[in-house]
Amino acid sequence: MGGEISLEELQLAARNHGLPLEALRWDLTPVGLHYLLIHYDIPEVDPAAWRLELDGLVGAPLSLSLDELRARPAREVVATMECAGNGRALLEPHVVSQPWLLEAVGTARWRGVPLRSLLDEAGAAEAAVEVLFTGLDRGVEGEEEQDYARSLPLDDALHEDVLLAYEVNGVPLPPQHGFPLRLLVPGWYGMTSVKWLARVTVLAEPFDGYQQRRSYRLRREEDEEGIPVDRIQVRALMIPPGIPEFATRARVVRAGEHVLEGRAWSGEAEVAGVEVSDDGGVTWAEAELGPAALGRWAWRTWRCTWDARPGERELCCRARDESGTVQPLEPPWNLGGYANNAVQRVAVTVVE
Ligand SMILES: Nc1nc2c(c(=O)[nH]1)N[C@H]1C(S)=C(S)[C@@H](COP(=O)(O)O)O[C@H]1N2
Ligand SMILES: [Mo]
Repeated sequence: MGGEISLEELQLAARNHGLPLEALRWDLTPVGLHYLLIHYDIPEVDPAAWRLELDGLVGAPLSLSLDELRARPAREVVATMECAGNGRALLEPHVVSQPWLLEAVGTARWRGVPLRSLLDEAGAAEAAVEVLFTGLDRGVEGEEEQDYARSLPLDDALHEDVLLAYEVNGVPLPPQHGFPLRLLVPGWYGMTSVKWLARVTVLAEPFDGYQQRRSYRLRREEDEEGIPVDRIQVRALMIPPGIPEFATRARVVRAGEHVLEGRAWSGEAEVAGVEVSDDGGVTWAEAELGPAALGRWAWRTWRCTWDARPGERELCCRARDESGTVQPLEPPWNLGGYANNAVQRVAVTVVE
């Protein structure tokens, strides 16, 4: 399967684990099964000494302890988060970075303070255009030493579902998911949701830091300016049916009727439908799409019955959204290997 992965890529993959696809069965991903992406090291934080600073172009800067944040009116949002690099390892030519196949996704119930309420209290100035979020983690990337930092346009930052989250699935954030506080921007690829938040800064100019200017852009050549990566592209995944062979994970299924199930989500227009194929994408059948039971920002279930005939089969699923966008059969290539939402393919041997 696929090209060569280096020891350095394995080192990244061993730190940043994905969602085992059978875990698509849970509405809310159990916390230890949610994917992880950590550019540098998990920082050590003393919650008693930690404060969130909100400053920049505001009337009254704020400095808040964790207890002060927890005492404020809270909001809960169920959101499917996906790494912009999901699908990267399936690209040709090979892109060297965290080598995700399809598993860089998870869904959680996040609880925290709406960012909007703090921006309203601090009073963002007329001239404000963006809000910058800076984490406590520091590293070197593209030969630049930096704090992990990303910005959001002010309008997007003011959306009522953008949270400063201190809980996930009913428990305090664990270290790997950003303890004590992280940003949650539903519908946007994961890099936007800055973990281990230290500072929120209202800006008069668009942020020009590494994670905005160099990283997370769709470009085919180094000298292109590129298009910023933002919202999650429509995608469906299926729970691989049958049983796996240990080393290859090749699937074996008994002939006869099976129920194929999975999840579909989109940060752009809402999911409109899911289709399934068992011949590698030549013919398609419509699956039954479940309701948006977890809210606008979370994945939905889909299912269909499949009559498995003996032989070698290639199962595929593809989602489309309300704007008419359909997942492509061939992956869109770019230098960073971002936003690859090509259809999932699962090779299955159907036995009598
Ligand atoms: N401070 C900080 N925030 C961060 C990151 C990081 O390395 N440092 N990684 C980002 C990326 S690329 C992703 S995909 C998500 C992953 O969030 P999770 O590990 O909680 O699933 O966090 C984002 N927030
Ligand atoms: Mo990511």
